[in-house]
Amino acid sequence: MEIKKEKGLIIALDRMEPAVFFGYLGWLQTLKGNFAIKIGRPLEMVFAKNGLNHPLLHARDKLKDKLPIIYDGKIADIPFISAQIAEDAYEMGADAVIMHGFMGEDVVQEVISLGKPVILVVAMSNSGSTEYLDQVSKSLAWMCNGLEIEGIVLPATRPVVIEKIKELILPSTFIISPGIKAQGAQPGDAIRAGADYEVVGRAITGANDPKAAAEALYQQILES
Ligand code: O7E
Repeated sequence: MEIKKEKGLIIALDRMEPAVFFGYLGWLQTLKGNFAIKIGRPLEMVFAKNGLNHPLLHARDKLKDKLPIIYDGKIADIPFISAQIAEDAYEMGADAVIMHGFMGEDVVQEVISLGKPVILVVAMSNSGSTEYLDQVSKSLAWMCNGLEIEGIVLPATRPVVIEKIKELILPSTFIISPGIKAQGAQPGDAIRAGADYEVVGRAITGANDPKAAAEALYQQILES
């Protein structure tokens, strides 16, 4: 499914018991609004450890055509290997993959040549992002403009970075932004700075009622 450029919530389905994940696949189908899910290495590891099929396959079975499924492999390898990882993710049901840009344009171009949506990490939510990654964020944003990048990742924990980078990218590029609650940002901070989506993991998965938590966060996003 297409990831639209409009306000929304991406639920990060990180490390959790397979049974819990299967329960999520039930209620996720019933959400009303612009939601997406993100699956990455933490859940891949849990599923492999338990001898189960890849979580993307389970997500595809239950959620295809209901909400976008993003594979967060933060891919960063040589072009040949990066494209192989992305290809497998798309084949297993990913509607978009997340990759790093610091490996260079050849890698990004190779993944884009698969013809499916790519989201590029431009700056990250941890404080260490300022040590190295932030120093090339502007260049990464400019690189996106010359390639067919659908969306970029910018930190909710540093809204000023969102504001600055947003000025450099094409208006059609969506911004997804993690760092809400567990990492210190408040719901709505990233949206007010110009992001399209907030990405939230623990504030949902650690809640007593994850579905209610997701719906409440979505409401806050819409009102921001
Ligand atoms: O802090 P949480 O629990 O809300 O989880 C945040 C999620 O966003 C988690 O899956 C983590 O891997 C991801 N993330 C960041 O926290 N910071 C970043 O800078 C980038 C990501 C990320 O996934 O990038 C793609 C959205």
